[in-house]
Amino acid sequence: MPVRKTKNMFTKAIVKRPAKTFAHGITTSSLGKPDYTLTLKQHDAYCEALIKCGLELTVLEAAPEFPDSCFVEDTAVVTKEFGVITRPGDKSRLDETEAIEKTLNPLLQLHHIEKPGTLEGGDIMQVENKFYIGLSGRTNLAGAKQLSRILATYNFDVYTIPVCNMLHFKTGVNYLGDNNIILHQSFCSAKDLSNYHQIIVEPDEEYAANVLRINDYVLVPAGFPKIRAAIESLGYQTIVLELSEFQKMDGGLSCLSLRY
Ligand code: CIR
Repeated sequence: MPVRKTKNMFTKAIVKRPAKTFAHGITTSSLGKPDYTLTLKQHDAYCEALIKCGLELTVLEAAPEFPDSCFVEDTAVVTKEFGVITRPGDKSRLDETEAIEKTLNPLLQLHHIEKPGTLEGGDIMQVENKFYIGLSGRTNLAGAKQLSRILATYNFDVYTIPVCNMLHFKTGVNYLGDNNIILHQSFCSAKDLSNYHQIIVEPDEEYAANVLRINDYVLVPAGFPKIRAAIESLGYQTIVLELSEFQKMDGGLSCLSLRY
């Protein structure tokens, strides 16, 4: 099978360095406390992978007052044309958006999710001219409606989809391209995605559902050989990254950057 190439190239990404307080962030995992030195090393490798994918990086300084702030994806929804500053659903993360707004303001036309709406970027998945908005513990109906209205003005088709038993929509579902979607075996709204070719992630590899397609590569977390093999068998080139320290804080590949 020929190697898969993309026409919709991302050219830029924003990342934020993990703060010394990283281990004080929110987590449901029982994998233990992250090691800060290893966290930084894994973050460096992630940044190098984005560069290998062809992205120009903006690297924001660490913000110790926000332990979860390296998970920048949750603070905005971005396209090449515009950005939407979100309103995170967990109070401790609400003010993380200020730094992102400052960064995006000179670059993109910006919109905002307003109270009582809550919405986190981890719940938003773009598939070409469609956007899926996951309704989760972090993204409420008011937030979803506000984002739908904004996206409709740019002529995107928008679908709202319930998320159960996981943090964010993209914890369990990600689009690879070419009509291929990767999802948890137990994803409660799988039937709403039946128009895609579904690559099912088995329970022992669930963390690996959060893969990230960037241009001609798919980033895959280390330690999940079945899902990596399934992705490669479809003709994708993979880059495997160690993410153990981010997994301890419920974060994955997509959470660590905003791509546009
Ligand atoms: C949180 O619970 O908000 C962070 N510890 C993890 C956020 C992960 N973000 C994402 O999946 N987009």
